[in-house]
Amino acid sequence: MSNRLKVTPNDLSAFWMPFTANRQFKQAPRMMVSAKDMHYTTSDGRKVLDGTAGLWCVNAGHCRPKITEAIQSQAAELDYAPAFQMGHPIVFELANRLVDLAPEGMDHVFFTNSGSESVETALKMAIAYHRAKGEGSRTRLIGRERGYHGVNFGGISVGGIVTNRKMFGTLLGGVDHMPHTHLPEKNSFTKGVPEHGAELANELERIVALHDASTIAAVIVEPVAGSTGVILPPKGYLERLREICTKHGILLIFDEVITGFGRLGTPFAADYFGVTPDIMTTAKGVSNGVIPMGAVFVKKEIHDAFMTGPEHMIEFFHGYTYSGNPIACAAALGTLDTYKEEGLLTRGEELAPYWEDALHSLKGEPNVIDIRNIGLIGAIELAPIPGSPTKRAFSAFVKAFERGALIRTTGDIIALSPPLIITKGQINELIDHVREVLRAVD
Ligand code: PXG
Repeated sequence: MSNRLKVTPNDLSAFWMPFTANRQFKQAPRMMVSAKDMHYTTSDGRKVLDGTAGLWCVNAGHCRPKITEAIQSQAAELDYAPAFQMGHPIVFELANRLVDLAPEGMDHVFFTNSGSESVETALKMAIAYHRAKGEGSRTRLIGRERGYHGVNFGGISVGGIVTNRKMFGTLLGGVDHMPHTHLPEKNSFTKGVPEHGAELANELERIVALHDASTIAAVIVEPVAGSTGVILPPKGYLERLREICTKHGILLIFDEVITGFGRLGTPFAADYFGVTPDIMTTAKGVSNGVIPMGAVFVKKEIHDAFMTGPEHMIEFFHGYTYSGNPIACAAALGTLDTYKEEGLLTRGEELAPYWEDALHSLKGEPNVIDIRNIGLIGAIELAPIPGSPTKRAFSAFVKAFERGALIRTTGDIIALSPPLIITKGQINELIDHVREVLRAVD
């Protein structure tokens, strides 16, 4: 590896970093220079255990040979082909491989470059689908409080994270929100899916009654909400949402950007819960986070509703320069091969009980007010420092990094989502780091 990468540049000012406390970071930068499997190496030569699969995306672990080789050889063979009105073989191969993996009936896939773009694509598809079927009055979109659907205007409009919305004006019109399902007084320290709260799905009936079903195009939810701090669906909740949507002809969109590709121990959350949406948005794990890519899965009926009119006409006026980019497709194929060879899309199921016990062993540590888990996702909620919300968790994040573990925090919640290749020994190591950090922070 080049030594050039081993040093910290002496001027950090030009790069405006995303979702980062820029001034704090630039005073004490945390730089990664290489990675392999479960670990990063920092610019000062320390190994850091990846407790978050990057940002919930490096599901197969870092610098996996099949993926690296696939990218290298594709870059030398076909670097780019126009995405509109032209094709190249591996984008079709990838689409076939993906629909084989997807829940029954989700027969078509549309490529994007990120989770945010997958969400915009899904929302536009939903509205256009109804119009194509002669129900052009169905334009409203229903999201949920505390939902995260990326950062573009559609996504923040249906999303429910206040900090991501409040600075950006009036957003999309015609959007309503269901209540979130976080009920700490009833469900704290539940192992797995919580017992209480399925009735919150009935709020959708109230919203339908208010606006009338004939004005509503789609409901979008994360089956397990990630970014907001890991909120699980209460038992029976997603089933009830499915029933209500079906009854009223409303499309159900599952945003599986973090739950897709093995995070819960099944290929998708739809499989885990046995509830099939009409549209499913994915990104991240589809290409192991290595090359940007997103994929939107749709049911056959939705795709087919667009396939009318003169055959020389474009059916859906939507797409990106990099939709199905050859190198991204190669990365995704290398990723799917790695998942298959190592059984990673179901490995979480075997590890989940061990993971659950390890996480819940943190009950009783200082300031821990709740622990939540599902598949290979964990959340440890901390009591905020009075008057300084988020500070305690952020200090825990910085201390964990210094000790040699990468964790993620959102608000006062520590979220863990390691690569699916993690060993039991590494689970112990990660949880021990968190335990020591909790004991050390104020
Ligand atoms: N939907 C969901 C459910 C997501 O979790 C997006 C859409 C947007 O994806 P892109 O690729 O546009 O970022 C996401 C992204 C975190 C964290 O630490 C979560 C995400 C991104 C970065 C950090 O919780 N989720």
